[in-house]
Amino acid sequence: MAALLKAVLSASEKAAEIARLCRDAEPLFRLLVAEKTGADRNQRFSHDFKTLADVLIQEVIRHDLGAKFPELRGHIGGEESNEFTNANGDTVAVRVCGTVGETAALLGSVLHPEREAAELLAAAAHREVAVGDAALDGITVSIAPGDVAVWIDPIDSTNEYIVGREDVVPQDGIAPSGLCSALVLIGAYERSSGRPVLGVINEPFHRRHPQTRGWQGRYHWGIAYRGTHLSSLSPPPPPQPPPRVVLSRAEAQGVRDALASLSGGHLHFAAGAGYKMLCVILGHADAYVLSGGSTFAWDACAPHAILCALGGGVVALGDALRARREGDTRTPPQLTYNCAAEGAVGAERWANLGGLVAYVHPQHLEAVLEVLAAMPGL
Ligand code: 2IP
Ligand code: CA
Ligand code: CA
Repeated sequence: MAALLKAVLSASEKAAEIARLCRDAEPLFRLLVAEKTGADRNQRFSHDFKTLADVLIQEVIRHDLGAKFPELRGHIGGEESNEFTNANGDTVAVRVCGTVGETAALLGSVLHPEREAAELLAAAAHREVAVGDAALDGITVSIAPGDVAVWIDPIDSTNEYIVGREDVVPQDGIAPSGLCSALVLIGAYERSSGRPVLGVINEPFHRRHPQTRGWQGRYHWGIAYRGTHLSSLSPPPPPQPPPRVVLSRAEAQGVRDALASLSGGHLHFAAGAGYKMLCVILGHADAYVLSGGSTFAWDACAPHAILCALGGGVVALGDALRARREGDTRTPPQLTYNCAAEGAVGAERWANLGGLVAYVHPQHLEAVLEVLAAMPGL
């Protein structure tokens, strides 16, 4: 497992570097923030550059993990499809090729005439990124890569990534929006049970170096596998009522009102599904509640593994409320990651239908479910 963890951490660091490069290197940044609409957009390629950045990061992670663990090939899923249509109408499958020159040529065929941009991205995709983290050396838990599969969200909170605000002041440790909520999420789950077993959250834009002003990132990891619970983070302090809750700004008014009264005013709003789960992981909030199906397997898998490592978890809200209303007071089952929704197509196959609750302390989950179960219509 330590080998798999190291490989996932290295992949997340490389992903974070590409995410930073796209904002720092002028030829890439220009494309990233270009608002292309209608005919203008179609003249270039049928996706935005931001989607290309996402796809490339996903393919780099997929390539690097597959190269180290051949057993994982064919079992690494992600948010993005890697197919692009270029200006000539040709479909190009974006991937990391055998050499940097081949990757540059492939990216060039999508980005034409932006040759410099293609070369910068190809060089970053082929760079060796090693993680020198002494804390990993003592980890002995082992899991066969052939038993797990991976979900990648190459950049979560894409909107904040594009807008790139750096001046958002956190409130009680939670930034309501901004670049810091753009995260790389890589989670592994057990193929047979669908349970999350290993998660890495990388924050590419954690802070600016006080002297150089360059971006410094950081990462967090967790392992929850067959009774072993390990994390880069310390276990949380004992629970204090009432639970502090973090929500999406898109959350329904009724849910906001119910949770505002439960949390005694400790209600926060933040961007990014991954970032909100990170706020729970870091102890800035006790629960992230989402009543709709607007997150997907790749949003939740990595944070969920870390939450499990810390003694918490993520449950499906709709199912939990249904069970509760039928008199079932047991702790609801955790979200799983190996079954697509029947009858759904595209990304919706992997939507976390009916919403979710992410928590560290079961007591806080209980308090949230109790108040929401009393809400008619939810
Ligand atoms: C999004 C992103 C959004 C989130 C949405 C995710 O992923 O995290 O911010 O909405 O649920 O699917 P909200 O910010 O309202 O929680 P992506 O940025 O990868 O599309
Ligand atoms: Ca996402
Ligand atoms: Ca994304």
